[in-house]
Formats: sequence, C-alpha cells, structure tokens
Amino acid sequence: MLEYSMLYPRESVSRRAKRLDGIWKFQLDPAGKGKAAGWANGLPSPDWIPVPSSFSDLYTDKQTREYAGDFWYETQFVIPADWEGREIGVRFGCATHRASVYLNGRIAATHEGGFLPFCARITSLARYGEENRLAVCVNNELSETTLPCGRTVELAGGRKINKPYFDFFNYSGLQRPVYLTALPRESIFDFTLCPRLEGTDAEVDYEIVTTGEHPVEIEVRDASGALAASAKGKRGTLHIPHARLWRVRDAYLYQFTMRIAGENGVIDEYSEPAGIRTVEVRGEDILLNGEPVYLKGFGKHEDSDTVGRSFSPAVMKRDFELMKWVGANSFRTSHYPYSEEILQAADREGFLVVDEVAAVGMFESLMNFMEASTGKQTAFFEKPTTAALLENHLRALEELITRDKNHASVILWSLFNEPETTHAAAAPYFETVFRRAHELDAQKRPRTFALIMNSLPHTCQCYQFSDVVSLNRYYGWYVLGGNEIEEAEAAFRKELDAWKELGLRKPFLFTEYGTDTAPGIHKLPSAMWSEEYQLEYLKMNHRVFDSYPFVRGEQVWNFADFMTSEGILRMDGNKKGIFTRQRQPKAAAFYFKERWESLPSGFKGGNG
Ligand code: BDP
Repeated sequence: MLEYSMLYPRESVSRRAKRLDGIWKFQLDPAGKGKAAGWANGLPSPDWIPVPSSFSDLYTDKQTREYAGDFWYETQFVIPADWEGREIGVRFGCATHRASVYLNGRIAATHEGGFLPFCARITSLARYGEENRLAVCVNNELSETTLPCGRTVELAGGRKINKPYFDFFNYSGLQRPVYLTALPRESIFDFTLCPRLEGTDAEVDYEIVTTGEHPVEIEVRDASGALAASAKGKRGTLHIPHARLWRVRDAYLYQFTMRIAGENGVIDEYSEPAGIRTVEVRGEDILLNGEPVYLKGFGKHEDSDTVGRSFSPAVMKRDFELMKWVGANSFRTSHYPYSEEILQAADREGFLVVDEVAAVGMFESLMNFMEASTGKQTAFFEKPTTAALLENHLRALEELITRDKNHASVILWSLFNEPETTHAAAAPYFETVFRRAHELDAQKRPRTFALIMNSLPHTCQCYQFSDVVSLNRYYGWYVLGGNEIEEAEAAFRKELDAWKELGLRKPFLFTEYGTDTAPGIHKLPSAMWSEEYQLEYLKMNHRVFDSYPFVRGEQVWNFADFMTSEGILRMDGNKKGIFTRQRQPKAAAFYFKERWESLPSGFKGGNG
C-alpha cells in the first residue's frame, strides 16, 4: 500500500483543501548546488512563475526552454491556527519528473515519476497560525531506469540536455494543481468499488480503508439526491435496485459518501461521484455492461500553446466539445496518466478511456517511430538497469491503479507504449507488469499495450499477455507512403491476415495510425503532408479495419498537433492531428464526423 492517500482533495464537513496555485518563485539550478546551499530556506535570486504550468514555452531563450536538471519553486502560505491537531499535507497533482519537497527548510517528501499525484505530509513540520515556506526542487532528467525513458547528456561546456526516446516535448515542472489539505487524524485513506449486475439491479462490492478503528458507513445517492443504497462496515456489498447504468456517451453518476462515525458525530466524511458499469473482454468482444462496444476516438496528449503540458480547464473543455462534435466515444491517455480532472470529465461525459502508464521509450532510439519499421531491435529489457526500471514501472502502476480504479470511464489499462518486444528477455518483464496490474485492480479490467511496427505476429514475444491486442501502425506513412499506398494496403492486409492466422480470439484495437499533415496544404492529386493525403490514407486504413471483424476500435494518431523535440522529421512538432494545436479542424475532422456518426449502431456487434 502507498504511504499517502491518493484520494482527490475534496472538501467535506471534516476536510479542508485549499488551492495553492498562483504565482510562485522559480529558479533554475544548473550546477545542482541548491540542496547543499540551503535553497530550501529561500531562493537566492528567483524569477516568478505561474503554478501550474510547464516552464519551457514561457521563456524566450533556448537554454531555459530546453533546460535539463534541477529547478526550484517556492511559495509561502499561512496554515490556520485551528488546523493544529489535524493531518496536514501538500498535495501535488504531479511534479515532472521527480521532486523533493521542503517545508520551512526541512525535507518533507520525495517522489519519483512525473504524471501521478503525491502528498507531502507536513503535520510535524508545519507552523500553525503563521507563515510557512514551501520549497520544491524538481528535476526533469531522463534515464533508462525511470519513466518515461531517455538519456540526459552533458555537453562539453557542462550544459545538460535531454534526449527523449519518445516523440513529445519533455515539458516539465509543477504542471497540475497543488493543494494544502487538512484531514482529521483518523481518516478515510482509500476506497474501492467493484460493480456487478444482477438483472436490472447492481451489486457494488466495496472496501474502505481508514487510518483508525471507528466504524464506517457508506451511502449512495442518485442524481436527484435520493438514497439508493447504504451499508455499514469497511467492506461489504451495496445493493442498488433498478440501477441506472453508466453507458457510452450516456453517463449517469451516483454520489458515494463514506463516513467514519465517532462517539461525538462524524470523524471524517469523503464523497465521490462514480458510475456503475461492468467491463470485460469475451472472445473478440469488448463488453460494457455485457454489450459489445466499438471504440472510436483518439490517442491524445496533454499539450497546447504556451501552457505546454500544464492542466488547463479551458483546453480540457474544448477537447471534450470537439470529441463530442466529431462523434468519438473514447481516447487513450497516451503516453502518461492525465490530470485527474480529465478522467472526472470522461466519467461525466461517458467517454471510454484507455489509461496508460508513462512506460514509453522502452525502445532505445531517438526516432523509434521511424526506426521500428526498419526492423531495428534494441534488447531493451536485457540491460543491467532493467531491474531498477521494473521497480519504477511497478510503483507507477500501483499509483495509477490506486488513483484511477474507481473511474467508470477507465475500461482498459495500457501498460506500455511501443516497447521492444522481439527479444525473449522482454517476456518475463511483461509477465510481471501484466500480473501486477491484475493484482492491483479489484475490477480486473482488461490490460493491453501498444505494439510498435516491428512487433509482428512472428516477431513479438509479448502479445500473449494482452487481453486486447493494440497496434500502432503506419502503413502508408512511415512504410510505403504516398504513391505506394496500394502496396501499403497490401502489406497491411498481409500483416492482419497473419494475426488472423494465429487465431487469438481477442479483440484488436488500433491505438495509432495517422499521417503528418500541414493544415492548409492542398494538393490535387494528393501528396504526402497535404490534407488530401491524410484523407486518402485514413480511408485506406478504415477499409482495412472494416474488413477484419476482430478489429474493435480505432483511435487515430493524434487528436491534435502537438509539440515534440526539434528534428528533421518534425516541423514545429508532430502534425498528425485531426485538429490543429489551436483546436481547429483539418479536413479529416469532417470526414471522421461523417464516418463515426454513420457507423451503424450494431457495427461489429457493437452499440458504441
Ligand atoms: C509512435 C509513437 C508516438 C509518435 C507516433 C508518430 O507511439 O508517440 O508520436 O508514432 O510517429 O511511434 O507520430
């Protein structure tokens, strides 16, 4: 079990959660001397910065934008006097990629991994009724033992630069909201919901973990506030007669409220909205509430102009509006766990989420998107560093599943993106990660990973672990592009025929396919990079998908154009968006709208 609670910071009769977001102090620490020099007691010559934000695109000089190393944040706040006696914490939505947190000059917490929340418990370091100084040393270096993978190299002049093994800009910093929290000494630490359907009723098995021994009760209210079920005890089953289910694009949420009851009233109360649904894979079907669904949607990024990877409620809203407009029903959180607020929105909107851990770049290459199709192999899981990587991977998985396990929207865990799978040494690594996901998830959701172009039926040593086989394929772009598109189609069909031959009886999902497309470039006849070629390519891909009944979903790469490292294959970032980075449609968006809105409701047995 994790040493801090992953529950979302919500206020209640017994809980306080105060946003610390705003303008903080900020200073780069290229020599890495801040810790020894006591910067935790006050930054020597700080700039100012908004929190949350990604620092890179705020600055005009290249060295800051591309900065790799330690960098510091500082802020001050008063902890109310009457909070004394409670458990006080500073809860970070994320710190990319690792952080050391100090309160009043003393270390309060460290955390590894840049896309999941953690809480620095500061009860004993806090000064009550006074100002407190919070300092955070963040580090954004990449390595082969931490997630996501890459390298950090030192140039001759001593400057460090990052070399990501992944195709998105290494935005970093305090990119999500930060809260000051106060909880009662005895509190609700975690809870797990596991729904089953019995005819028109729902049975929801639950478990509540608290930090004490007082009795616990739970109640469920429907959207009108009426009591739908209640139970006593730390574990049990809630019986909800005639339950209204959570469905694709027709979400219904109940409010689950847990209480620790004391001799003198409520000790702690925590409430969370949650949907009731089941999910399972049976044969080639992905079943939601027992009915097959066909996934229509996107691989996405948390990425937009100026704010980089920082959580922006406005961008989130726009993205959901666009996804609804285009007729999508799903997305993958490529290539890292997204902000919790995005999953909460998916719950409300009825979107299906493929929830991905930040296990990307486990293929040693600065251009894996190119090199994978050349058949390059990198024996990534046979290194002296593999054991340390696995440990970090398992820890990130535990944090992810603990954070996201109660979201109805999360239907599939994605445990890697495009790892090396062609060496036998990958298999034990995969087996451990896949097994752990099942152990951690009470709902036993299906698991998958996105297969890179060289992970083929006859070369991949790991597809057998997946409950859903997810393919990232670029026939007609990285392979046989442009004027060779007929050859691309033939090669694509040949690969799918080979998968069919294996007779896996599992659903297949396309988690990536796409072409870089410069918005506004029109060509008759089409040429690669034009809006016309994007359409031609998509139509070819869909023709192929539609002729294989085991293909149960299409998530095009990417929802929107996004920023990457600079390089000869990227012009102001990756241009595979169906929307531009400013969230306006390319021609392909109108084509998707037509296709997705007109796929018959029983498409491939589905109702999505
Ligand atoms: C795949 C990666 C993705 C890239 C994409 C591309 O999974 O992150 O952005 O291809 O090349 O290699 O556009």
